[in-house]
Amino acid sequence: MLDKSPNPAAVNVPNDLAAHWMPFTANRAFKKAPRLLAGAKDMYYFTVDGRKIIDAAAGMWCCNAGHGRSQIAAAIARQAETLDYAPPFQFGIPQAFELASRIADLAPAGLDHVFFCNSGSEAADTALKIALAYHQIQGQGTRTRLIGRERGYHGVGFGGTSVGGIVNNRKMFGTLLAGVDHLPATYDRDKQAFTKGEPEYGAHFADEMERLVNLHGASTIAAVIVEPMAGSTGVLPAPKGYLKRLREITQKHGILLIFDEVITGFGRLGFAFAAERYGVLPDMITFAKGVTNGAAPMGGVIVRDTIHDAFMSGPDHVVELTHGYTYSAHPLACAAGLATLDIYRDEKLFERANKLEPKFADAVMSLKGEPNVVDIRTVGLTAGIDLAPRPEQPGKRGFDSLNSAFHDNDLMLRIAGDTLALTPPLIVSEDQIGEIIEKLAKVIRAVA
Ligand code: PXG
Repeated sequence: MLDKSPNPAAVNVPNDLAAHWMPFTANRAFKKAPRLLAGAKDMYYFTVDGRKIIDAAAGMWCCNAGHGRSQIAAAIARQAETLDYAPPFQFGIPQAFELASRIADLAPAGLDHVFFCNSGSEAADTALKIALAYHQIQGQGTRTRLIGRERGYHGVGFGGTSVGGIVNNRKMFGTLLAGVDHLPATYDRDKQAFTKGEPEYGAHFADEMERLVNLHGASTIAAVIVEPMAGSTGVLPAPKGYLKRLREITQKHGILLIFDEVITGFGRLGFAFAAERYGVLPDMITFAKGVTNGAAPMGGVIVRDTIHDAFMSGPDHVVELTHGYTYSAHPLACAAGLATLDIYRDEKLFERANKLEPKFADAVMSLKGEPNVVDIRTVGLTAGIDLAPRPEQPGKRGFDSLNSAFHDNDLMLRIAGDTLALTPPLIVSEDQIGEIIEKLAKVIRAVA
């Protein structure tokens, strides 16, 4: 059962929006026509002017259990009263160990150790650093190259930006890390358009890893990082067999495979982790977002026991991995995480997502034929809808869609250029899927 809905509190609207330099936002456009939120409950946001907006984005791929879950709020409040902060270096709190065990239990067997941080960006950088350090302590210090993928997103740290493959996120920031290379993206519209789930075409894109090995030499490559479903770039599900093939190639050459599951973790693809959906065991999984249902910042890396154990040598009093954050395993985030995992378990939300997937896919595919819709991709409870760009104005039709959705159609969605992304909370009902699609059709017509 969902919690009872309180009325959102009245909110003071600021009269000066200048001081807050907003992240990944068109600041000047926003400040001319702000999209200000005041409250949220279950599947809906409430705007400062009291409108109720259906959330087709789970906030920003975070709130898988829906909004305003009182269990999570109570756990955070209790924790803040009892133990507000504890140093995570050389000290610990029981909740951190419990949460790590529960996350490891959800992960595929063999991925048994969890390193906590505060975001997906930190998780990506942490995983890359663990990969480099692991090879060094194994006596393979020549393995320093990191491989990402074109169109990949791994956050905004220097490591994540370097292995990331979205040009606009890279081009302003200089030369980034040295020794990074990229696999090609797995998308070919001619061969894959309007596919539900994993496209039949494209496993061979993984063979490009062999080419990189031939180019650089396996002994120079530390790790490959990919999203099992590329989210930020506009929802690109992995082609059938692609991830298995990537695993075979990396394993053959002693290269670590990292799945960035910041989006796909915690039920988005109908399983605790996408690694389970695809039957592929990576060496590390990064997570964030859904681990606390978005209610407190937290990220982390789940690490194979063989990798973790390799660090556990040398004198007992010496720090094994010189890495960590002041807020690693923060008490409030741990409390939020434990309460969140209870909800996922008790409401069987991952299974729910799995069962809903075909209905969701059918509903989204019904938008085929609406003006300018050139492709639709679905996987789990996520969809990407590509609109043809306006002539000479890439991204404008997408941006207009965001505004039409929010201001005129009481709908929140995500945009990536001219791609509209749907990724609703996993509590979404069939009726609410209908409501989302109906509103989206109006948006797409409005921006035609
Ligand atoms: N890895 C992946 C796969 C992500 O999707 C990050 C790392 C970085 O996480 P943090 O917590 O540092 O932001 C992400 C973040 C979007 C969108 O609309 C997606 C993300 C962030 C913002 C917007 O697609 N994903």
